[in-house]
Amino acid sequence: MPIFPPVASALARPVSRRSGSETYRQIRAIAVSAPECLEGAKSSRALNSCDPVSLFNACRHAACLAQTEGNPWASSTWAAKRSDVRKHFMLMYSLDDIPAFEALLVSQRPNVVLIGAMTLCMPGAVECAKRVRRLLGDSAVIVLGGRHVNETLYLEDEKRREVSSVRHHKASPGRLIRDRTISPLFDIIISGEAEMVISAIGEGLAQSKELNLKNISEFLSLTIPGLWIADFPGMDTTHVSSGIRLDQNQLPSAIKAFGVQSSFDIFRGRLTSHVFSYTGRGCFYDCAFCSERRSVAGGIYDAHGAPARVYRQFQETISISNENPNARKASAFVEDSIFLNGSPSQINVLCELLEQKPLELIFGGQFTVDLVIQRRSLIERLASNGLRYVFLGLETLEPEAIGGMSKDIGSAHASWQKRFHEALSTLISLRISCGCALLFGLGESQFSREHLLSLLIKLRRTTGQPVTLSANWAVQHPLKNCLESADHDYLQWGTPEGRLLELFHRFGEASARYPLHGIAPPQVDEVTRIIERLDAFEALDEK
Ligand code: B12
Ligand code: SF4
Repeated sequence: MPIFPPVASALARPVSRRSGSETYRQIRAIAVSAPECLEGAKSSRALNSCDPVSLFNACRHAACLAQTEGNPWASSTWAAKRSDVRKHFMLMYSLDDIPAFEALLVSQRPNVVLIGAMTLCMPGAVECAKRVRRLLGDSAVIVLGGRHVNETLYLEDEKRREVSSVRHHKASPGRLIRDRTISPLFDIIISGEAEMVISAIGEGLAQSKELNLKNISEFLSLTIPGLWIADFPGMDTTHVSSGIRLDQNQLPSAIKAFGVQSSFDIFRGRLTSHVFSYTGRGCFYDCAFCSERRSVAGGIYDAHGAPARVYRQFQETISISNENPNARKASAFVEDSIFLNGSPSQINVLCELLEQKPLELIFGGQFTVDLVIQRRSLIERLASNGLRYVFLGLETLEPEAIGGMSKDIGSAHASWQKRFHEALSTLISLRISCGCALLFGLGESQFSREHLLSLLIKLRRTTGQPVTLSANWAVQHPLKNCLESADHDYLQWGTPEGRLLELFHRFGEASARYPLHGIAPPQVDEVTRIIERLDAFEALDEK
């Protein structure tokens, strides 16, 4: 029995074995992360990655099926070595990447195009789908998914997993198609955990005599594991999964499926993998402005197996790095919103695994300011097992001026600024490098932004830390039924062409058009002054 069974056999539904001239239709799939902005290229000084990891996560089950005999994916265009499978994937940044996308369409002539979209990428997803229709007509099924869909097509009550509980935000692509705001560009729209449902769409497409959506829709059993909703707007049909949980211990990691190719500067030339504990997409702190908040992205589950999954991905990273012709050393960044949920028991189990069988790997992960202070001994234990980098969401120096942040749990002891200093000193004493995420546009003044950056420059000059900054401007995400986003359909680019867009190439997420409700949009002179300070911060690196 294969470790990753095809969806149909996993559900004990017979897969018709065909022989002679009757064969599966070959699945010819490409997957693309839609561009987030109108034009230009990301600044090399912005914190970034060249891997579409979110898309890799969505496609990891299908990609591993392609390596396993006895299912339609095994004869798909993904049945190739990892580096070749990656050629069917694309991470787009702006519309400047459209010619490369069109070239991929022409060379692959896919019959299924998977488009992943975060909120600011929605106009880009529409542009990509238009190109598919123009070049391939209806011969390719277009499937849309990712964070934007998750936040706009949802259940009113997660426990009531039935069609009557489905809700569409104004920006739900399925709703926009039904009310004819956009043409029927997306055939299938998947909200939620897509790993098994993507494999099933491929299987349905391969096995149905005629390539039509009705056949694929009928093929999707509600017992396919994962918390998902599949919307077929052209047929006005929606399926809600029955809620069988994914078995994260059985699913392959994105690393196993797609290998490792990127390298974070912080790990000095080592290959760097993106590791997930796969305990859910939500963060238990639930900060109001954040898309990862648990009340929107979902809670934590299957925490029990998490340390072993992280350890296993560390091992996979090493063996894949060793396969590299230049035998590069290995590193990993654990992408959990909070490293193993900050849980002492989970972190201790990971440390035990690393102490029993040490690995030649260094790693980083995300913590909060208060967790670094409160869990000092755990961080110390992690440091002695390879933790070399901690990324902190600093956001602002004055949480009280922006109405508070749920993660700011130690305010009774000292100010946020003081606690940040304490956390940084802790990391410095443990020889762990620190990176900080900054988030402007939460309601703070320009003076406060510049003060924050001046302080970070001073710290960098005097202590050598933090080593890196990621600047972001808060975007009003749909966040399901959040009232503040209710009027946006997100069909316009986040930032129109012009000076602000040029400046934002240096940022992580930012937009002129979708500031938080009640907060003034960013101005060119404000952002210019921020960039000047980011330049000054980075100039210290060059000295
Ligand atoms: C790794 C990462 C990146 C990588 C890779 C992005 C990529 N396109 O693959 C990089 C650094 C390049 C990146 C860039 C951006 N990111 Co990013 N990123 C992440 C991060 C840390 C992990 C993503 C992940 O794999 N999660 C785990 C998987 C299991 O969950 P998932 O991503 O939701 O994917 C599941 C489903 O959504 C679905 N799904 C995903 N894609 C698809 C595609 C199809 C076709 C289908 C059917 C389903 C499907 O299936 C997956 C498996 O269940 C998340 C935060 C987080 N911890 O999740 C932010 C996050 C997703 N990013 C975010 C943002 C805003 C961006 C940017 C727009 C701006 C920026 N630079 O930060 C760009 C967009 C780039 C682009 N063109 O796509 C936001 C999204 C918020 C929102 N509502 O839009 C997040 C949530 C961070 C945050 N708190 O704001 N990102
Ligand atoms: S702690 Fe960070 S990831 Fe978690 S909800 Fe708050 S801002 Fe988001």
